[in-house]
Amino acid sequence: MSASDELFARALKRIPGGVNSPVRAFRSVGGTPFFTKAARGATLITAEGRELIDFVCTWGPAIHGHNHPRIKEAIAAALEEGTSFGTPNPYEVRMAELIHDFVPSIGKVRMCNSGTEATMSAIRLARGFTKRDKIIKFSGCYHGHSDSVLIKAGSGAMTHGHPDSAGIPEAFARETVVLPFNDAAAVDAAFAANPGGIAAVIVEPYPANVGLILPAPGFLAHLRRSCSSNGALLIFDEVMTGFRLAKGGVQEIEKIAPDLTALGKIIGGGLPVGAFGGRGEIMDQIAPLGPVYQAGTLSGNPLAMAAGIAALELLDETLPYERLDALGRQVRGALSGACRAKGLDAQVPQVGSMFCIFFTSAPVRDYASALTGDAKLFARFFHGCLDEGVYLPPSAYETAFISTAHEGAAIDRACEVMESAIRRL
Ligand code: KE4
Repeated sequence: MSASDELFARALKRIPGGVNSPVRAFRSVGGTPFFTKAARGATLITAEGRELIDFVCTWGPAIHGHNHPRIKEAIAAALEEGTSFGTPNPYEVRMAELIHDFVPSIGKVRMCNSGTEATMSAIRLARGFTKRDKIIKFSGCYHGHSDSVLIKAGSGAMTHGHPDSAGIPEAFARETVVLPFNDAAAVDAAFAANPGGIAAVIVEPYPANVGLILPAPGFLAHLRRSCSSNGALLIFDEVMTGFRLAKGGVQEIEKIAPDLTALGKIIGGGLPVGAFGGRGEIMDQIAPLGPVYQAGTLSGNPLAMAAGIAALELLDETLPYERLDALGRQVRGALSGACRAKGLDAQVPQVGSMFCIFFTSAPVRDYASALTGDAKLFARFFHGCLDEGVYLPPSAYETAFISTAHEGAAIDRACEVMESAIRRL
């Protein structure tokens, strides 16, 4: 029995599914998860001491690679002064100023402790600010696990959704309208069916929780116009894409300013973090200034702030985005070429340091077309790579991440392994 197997057997006794977040359980790719005892640069070191080239990057935060010296030093320096104060601290001010510098649409920001909290709070704020109840989200977009967003499309698609998890009352689900991504007509119909009733549209501008889907030209601009003309707020969930695809995230690339943005991952440098922000007139509705309550014991925690500040300052100094896109294109070329040589239908969407592979001939533009991907074939591809030391996200419906630490030997080796795994399918 391997060290990971022993740990997993113990974990199963005391932790549901043996994991503290479902996707880690390998249930959609089969097999049992390995346990990681250390991580550095582009690699994870498993409990058995195996080195894996990591394309999960702790689901996004590790854009500089794992355990980057600058981030380690920042945490160590903050740790000298204590772990948590429960009062305002200087790091929070610096973080808020940096977020505004990177993302000008965020005039004011509130820190929290996860992406879920960030989107949940942004939705509550939008409802409080507009005094409306309904929100629009899109199938396949994941915004964390708060009740308002764990909703799937309902039969009355233009009116309301149904719970996508046990434990969510139908009454909650009725306040969420779920539409197909990239469907501008459906957005128009939903606003028409709910005149004056939509508080916000929340969207991952580049959906990356159903694999990676890119918006059709003009779709995001259509959301911006629709929200403005209907008095609804546009919320960009950039928990994943923020600071990863550009300094200012997708909103910089697409030149679209949402009313609110949800953030997470990179701004914690690997420590628990979330944030939401936007125009001051909206954010000033948040307690203690306004009537929309939001709070958190560890929000703005000095260690997480110090780590996130180091991560953002390093991005500002190195501006690695062209390098990361080149690495992404290298992987896309390797995967596409290997599938073509094998005569295998595949879509390999990639933008910057994010990519995925769908084993399907159909172009993937929304949740329904993403599901045409062969998940069983992906599982074989996943294990073929893992057996050779390359760790991809353990699901056909996730997005892989590349860090600056992958540059050079790691990306070259990983491409060889992925090409070989495709050939062996
Ligand atoms: P957290 O609550 O997990 O910090 O963030 C939720 C969230 C919100 N918005 C977007 C766009 C996200 O991608 C996420 C979380 N991403 C997943 C990866 N698909 C986290 C991995 C996990 O759930 O273990």
